[in-house]
Amino acid sequence: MKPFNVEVNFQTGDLTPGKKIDRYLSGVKNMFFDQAAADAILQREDPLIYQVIYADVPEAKGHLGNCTTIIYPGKVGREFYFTKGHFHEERGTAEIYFCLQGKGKLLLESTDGEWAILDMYPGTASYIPPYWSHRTINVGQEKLIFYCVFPADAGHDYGTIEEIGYPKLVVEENGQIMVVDNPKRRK
Ligand code: S6P
Ligand code: ZN
Repeated sequence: MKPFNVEVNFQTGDLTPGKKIDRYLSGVKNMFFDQAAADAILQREDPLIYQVIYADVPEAKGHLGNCTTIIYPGKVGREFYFTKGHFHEERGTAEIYFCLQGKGKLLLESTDGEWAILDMYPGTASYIPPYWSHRTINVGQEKLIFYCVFPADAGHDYGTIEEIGYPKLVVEENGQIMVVDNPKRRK
């Protein structure tokens, strides 16, 4: 394999050449707290919640996967749009998120059940240690755009988060961004 460049557009989040995955509400609906609010939106439209654009790197040991993520602004009920969230299949692998644009929160939970939340704004490089699951949330009015670097063979385990959820929700209350307990958390 030969060295290569990709080009990252800090304004749009485009990564070229890259492979794009679109996540619409219909595909991530069950992750949101307020299912009635999600259904009401889906009666009218199926909004694009986020996109991930991957550089073409082999998913093999020694390589570094990298991509951009673009989360659109919006809410389902009181809850801000977010990514599904995952543990890495290979639990002992870390990741870095470098924020390019917008205003976000990074919600993390370790396999020991400890949780943490970090602010994301242009210039923050968030370190996700091994054994911590991670979800990003757009709490601003514009797109939240960040660049990710991770061991290319890390893999995704979405099932655990789908099953138990996160201990916290990030919601808007009286115009304020609030981190509140998730009453639907299962554990
Ligand atoms: C991969 C990395 C990101 C996310 C992306 C979307 O390890 O953490 O590329 O895949 O931000 O989030 P999710 O939870 O839908 O994969
Ligand atoms: Zn990850």
